Amino acid sequence: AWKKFTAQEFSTKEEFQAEAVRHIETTLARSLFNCDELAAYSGTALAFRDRLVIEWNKTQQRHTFADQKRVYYLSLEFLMGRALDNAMLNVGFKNAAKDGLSELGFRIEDIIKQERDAALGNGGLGRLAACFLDSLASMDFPAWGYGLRYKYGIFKQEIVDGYQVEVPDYWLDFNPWEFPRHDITVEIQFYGHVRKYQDETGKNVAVWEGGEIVEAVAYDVPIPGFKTKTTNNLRLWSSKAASGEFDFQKFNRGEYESSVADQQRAETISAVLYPNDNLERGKELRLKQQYFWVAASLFDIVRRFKKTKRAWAAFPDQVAIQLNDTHPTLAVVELQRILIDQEGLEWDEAWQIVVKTFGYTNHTVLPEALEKWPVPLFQNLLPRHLQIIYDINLYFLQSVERRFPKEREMLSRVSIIEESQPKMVRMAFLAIIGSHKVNGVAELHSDLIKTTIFKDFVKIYGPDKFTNVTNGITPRRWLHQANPRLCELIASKLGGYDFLKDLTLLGEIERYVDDKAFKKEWQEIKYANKVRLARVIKETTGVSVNPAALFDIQVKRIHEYKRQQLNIFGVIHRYLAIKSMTAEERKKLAPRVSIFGGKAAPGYWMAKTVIHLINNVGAVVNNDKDVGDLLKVIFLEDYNVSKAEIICPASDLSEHISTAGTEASGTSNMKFVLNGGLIIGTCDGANIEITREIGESNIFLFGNLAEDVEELRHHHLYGKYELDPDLLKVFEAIKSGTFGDANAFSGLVNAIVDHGDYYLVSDDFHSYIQTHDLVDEAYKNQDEWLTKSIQSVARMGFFTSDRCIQEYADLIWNVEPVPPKE
Ligand code: 26W
Repeated sequence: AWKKFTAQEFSTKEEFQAEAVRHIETTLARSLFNCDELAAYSGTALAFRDRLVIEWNKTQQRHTFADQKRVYYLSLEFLMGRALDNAMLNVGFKNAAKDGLSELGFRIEDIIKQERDAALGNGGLGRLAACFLDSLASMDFPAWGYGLRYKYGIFKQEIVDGYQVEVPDYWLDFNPWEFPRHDITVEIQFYGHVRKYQDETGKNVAVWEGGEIVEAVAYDVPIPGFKTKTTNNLRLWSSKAASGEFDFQKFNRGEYESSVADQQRAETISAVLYPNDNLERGKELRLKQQYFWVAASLFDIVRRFKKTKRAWAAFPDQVAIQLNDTHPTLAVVELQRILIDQEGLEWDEAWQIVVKTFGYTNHTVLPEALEKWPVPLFQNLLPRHLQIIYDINLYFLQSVERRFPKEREMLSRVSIIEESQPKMVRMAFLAIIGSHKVNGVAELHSDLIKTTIFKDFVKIYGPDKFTNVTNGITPRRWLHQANPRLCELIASKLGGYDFLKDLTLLGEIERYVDDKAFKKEWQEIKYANKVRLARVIKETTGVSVNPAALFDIQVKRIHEYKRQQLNIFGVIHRYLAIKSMTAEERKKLAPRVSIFGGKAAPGYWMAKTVIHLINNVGAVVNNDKDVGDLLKVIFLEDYNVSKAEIICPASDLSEHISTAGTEASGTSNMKFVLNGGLIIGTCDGANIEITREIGESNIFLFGNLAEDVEELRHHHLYGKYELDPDLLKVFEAIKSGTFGDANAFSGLVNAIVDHGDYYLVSDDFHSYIQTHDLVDEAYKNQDEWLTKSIQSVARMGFFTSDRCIQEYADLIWNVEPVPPKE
């Protein structure tokens, strides 16, 4: 009999030290005498990992035994950030580690910083997936994430002479949080052809033959819940050459090099995360990534279901699969293929199962982000899937034709195949047709998809198929971990940390808005967080900023629709105003620090130009003696999750200023408000619901409304209109070379002056400037500002990702938690 394995549990600092030292000496084979910070990090991580693993195994056994419906969250991106602090706070015993490390001569904050971010995502969509995993585990849902194990995550951004330079992010050197499962592999087929015939019974059979095989290997990452023993699994697939006859023979024939080349080609599939955010560029390798990941995941899910020995009709009672945007839409086709080609089900029976299984979340309405794949490319790479798509489309169009016989034009509008040259497969339409629910990520966005891009489908399916689940964020990472002092202050008033699992409890702190001591502490914590950020700014840019100044922050991917150009034009306007002021006037002005951060997609020239302009403006403004502390302009390089944890708690004001109707939700807006910052923003995405929750007097809204955008754009192109005079003065300054060679920025200016100002920068400029003046006035009254800050935090309960997960569970998945017994 096996002796039952028990983990080396620890609760005291001595016990922690014993575990960490054991790992440093044996697992890492390092001597304690040359233990540096990286070794101390590794030992600490491995000590906590041991504890996670035990609960992880137990959770998986419990979930298997409970035999209940599971959720599978399919996402091409999981932007996890660092894991150690999260593990310590969730498992508990962070203090034991802190004291233990301190005795060994280390500060725990320095040790935490040794870990590299797991940056397997671009932005909002990937970070949302990470927050959802945290909530699913914390709420005891039996859930798995499925993704790709990229060898290179999102590139690292360096700023050289004001320009963005991309550096590859090879992050896997030492990753204690992943467990390779060399025994869990799936063979994935590409290319080849389809042979169709009738079998003895007269049944039509399709066989997908030939082509090439690549192997998918599972790597598992434990996802601990907060204040629960539930530890879920994130399974990431890595590609490698299949170890079959083929390369073996080549090898024997002495074709060593070509056998290695095959291997490299296979490994390319999971090599790199595509760095585009909200931009689709039909590359074959991307479709290969999608199918590779989807096919491996579905094989795994089906294999697990088959072990329960149930009839196929029970599949949707055991399995809910959520499609994080259209990237995993091939899963719809793959499941239909498995059911009809491999399991022998009839088409209709299979299709019913498919539709009941899937839900689809849409994250963008930008036309350039909607996935479409050329039919010829599809035909070559996935010939059988293309046939199935054609059949899905045929049956769908037939049913539409029957129900709407008088609306023949609708057929080409809703067809999965776009009749262009070449023809294209519209993935969003396939996702809608293959799912039982479709949701947007904020109320405005969910309304917009119903009235614009998916309008016809609302008519076809009725409004009930379409729903809204407003995004949320995990308060564990974005309050507990990022802002421990604020969290502690709140806990001291609420009598504990229960609010981290029921964020609506935050409402209780509103009773302290007039409590002088509370307010003072609130203010001190914000100041300390600003000092912490000021230190990072000094270290990375060399610029000293005054922590008493108003910190005005915009951090997110650089994109024209997010309008960092509006922000920097506003900054230039402020600079020009300061230059023309008398000394007396300057004294009345509230000092500001304008902070920017975010990556531009490597091929997005306009976004890169915006970064360049921000840096050039900073170089001028930050060295202008007339300006001094009144204005500083900072571009923080390489914005990522761990930087966000420092930045979000340090804002007085953050900017969420997208053209109305373009930002599906936004989630950093929630992070900033939860940390006591106020927002300047447009009536877009979740800003609208944030306003509803915290009150209109606690947010600085400006700009045109979504309903007016279309008409304004039309007017720009076909009417007579004049640009905002203050904006023209900003352009004059740029053109006169105030911020370096004007030619470098002509594209940015011309987009507004000559090319129709698609994002309505000029239309919103005046109200943006005016609203910033209101911010200045409001900031002068610190007592009222603090009231706004406290009230806002108190009213943010709605935006926990726990609430989102509950809504998905009730509205879309129909799953129940499986809590640990005890
Ligand atoms: C195929 C290229 C591509 C890559 C990523 C197209 C689209 C995407 C994502 C859907 C873009 C994205 O991250 N969207 C963001 O999703 C967040 C989470 O719902 C929202 O908060 C953001 O508003 C939305 O821009």
